[in-house]
Amino acid sequence: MSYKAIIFDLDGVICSTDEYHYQAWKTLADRLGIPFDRTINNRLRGVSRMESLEIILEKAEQAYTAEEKAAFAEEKNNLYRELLHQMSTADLSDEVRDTLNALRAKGVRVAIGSSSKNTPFILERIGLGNFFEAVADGNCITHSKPHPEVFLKAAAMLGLDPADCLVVEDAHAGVEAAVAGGFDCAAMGDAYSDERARWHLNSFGELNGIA
Ligand code: B16
Ligand code: MG
Repeated sequence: MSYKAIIFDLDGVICSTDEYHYQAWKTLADRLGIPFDRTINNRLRGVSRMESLEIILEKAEQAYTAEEKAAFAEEKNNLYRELLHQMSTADLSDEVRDTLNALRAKGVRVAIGSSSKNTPFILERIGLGNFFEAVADGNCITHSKPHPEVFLKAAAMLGLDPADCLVVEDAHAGVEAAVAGGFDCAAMGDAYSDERARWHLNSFGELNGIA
């Protein structure tokens, strides 16, 4: 199968910021006395910050006002950004860097499709600030995954049809978004076994054999 472009999810695909999301939410949940573990965390993959907070608050024993929720989301984002500030080019693995370079050398166009509003900052930290031809992220969408908007935006920025693009995702919500948008999807990590995906990646490097 040959694809003209690959649209990559960011957190959990290009870099391990999914772990920082977990740590930041865990700190907030512990402070509020709300049970939170990695199983619940997996439901937050690919969904927006406020939707993530609502999932965490399902286990809360009290109701919170909209103002309190906004403050919690900001508190979590500040914790998360403290962790992001510690990132450097060393947080981009050799495997991801080499695979991205090999794909681009073969003429495959590369883009980002992430729900995160922190996408530009993260790409800068890991040395990929100018690498991708198109970046669609949480700053330019009104619906987060599983809605296909972010991937459709990335394809439109490239001037390509979804049928010409492969989406790479680690979240079930992301796989659902890709398929809803008419994209083939390669699933890895938490979404590895998702049956809606056309490809199942044990490692990022396997993309070399697909595209
Ligand atoms: P932010 P992705 C998503 O990024 C994360 O998976 C999800 O856990 C997070 O809530 C969302 O970004 C919003 O992130 O708070 O930084 O705007 O996986 O779509 O790259
Ligand atoms: Mg992800």
